[in-house]
Amino acid sequence: MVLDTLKHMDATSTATPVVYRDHRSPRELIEALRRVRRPLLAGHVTPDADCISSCLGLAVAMRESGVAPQVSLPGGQLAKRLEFLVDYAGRDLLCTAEPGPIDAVIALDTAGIKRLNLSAAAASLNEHLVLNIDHHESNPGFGRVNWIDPRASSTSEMVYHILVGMNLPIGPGVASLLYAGIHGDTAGFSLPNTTADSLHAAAELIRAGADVATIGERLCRSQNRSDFDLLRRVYDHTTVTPDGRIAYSFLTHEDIVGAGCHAEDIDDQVSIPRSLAGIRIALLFSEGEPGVIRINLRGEGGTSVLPLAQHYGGGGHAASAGVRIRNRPMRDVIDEVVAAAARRLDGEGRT
Ligand SMILES: [Mn+2]
Repeated sequence: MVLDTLKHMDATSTATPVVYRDHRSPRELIEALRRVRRPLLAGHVTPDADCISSCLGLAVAMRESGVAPQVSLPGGQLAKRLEFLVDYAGRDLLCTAEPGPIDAVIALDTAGIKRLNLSAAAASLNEHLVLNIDHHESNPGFGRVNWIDPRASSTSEMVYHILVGMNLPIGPGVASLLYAGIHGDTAGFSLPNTTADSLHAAAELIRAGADVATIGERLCRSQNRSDFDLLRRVYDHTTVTPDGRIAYSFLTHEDIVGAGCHAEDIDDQVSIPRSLAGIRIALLFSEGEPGVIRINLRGEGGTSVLPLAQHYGGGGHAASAGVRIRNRPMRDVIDEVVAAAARRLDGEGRT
């Protein structure tokens, strides 16, 4: 597997990989970031607001300090509702084909190396330093210097601390991006990952000029017709188990295409089954690409969905995780995973 060659790669040093799981930005990471000159920043496939914002926010701040960063977005595909974020950075930062010369890969918001949104050529560039910045609990630390902080609301919050640590100025564009990332991952400051620290970072970003009105409008009140049509189908397909503990919905490939949407438009539609009172687990099964069923899992009331996601080869956070399953009929996958979720809740009840 080509991507495995990225593991622990570092042409400039024989030092062993280090993984920091503290809540403070590690000095070694700050020093490494100060030395890179031509980094390729990469988030995860099907980027969400936190992913694209943490990449672009760090890239803009580094560019303003004289570095030449590129943000990897092979094919240039981004959910329609997130396109506006690129305007805060400039499209020229995006690397939609093969990257030019690079001296480091900076992975952001990406729980596992196989989820990195890199072109084939970039994935085989195994001569470079990998710096890994993420808040997913399940991240194994696949870089040379890894900062993994599951207590951070978002990778954008971590990037805010990195920029403070590097003494880089935060202008209104960077502030808007990082604020949007925190807003996105906390669902508008409504999820339990909304901490005093994340609100403090958001407050500082507003002071630095974050475009609060536009970001709230674009992330919360700017559904286009096709996204709205897709939501109708999510509502229509929502089922609740008789005990009321699990709510789930699905989108077939025909549903997605029929609404005028694409795989990258599947973002947080699981928030619809999740919005039902009293549920413990919400699931959305979607077939964005034919033959690939993506499952978004959410836990409520302290329920962790991470073990269930990991059982099926996925990862993420305790309350928010994801899985991809290939070449199996949608109906079978739904039946099996809903039953497995129910068994996990039963097991929790007994302990
Ligand atoms: Mn995130």
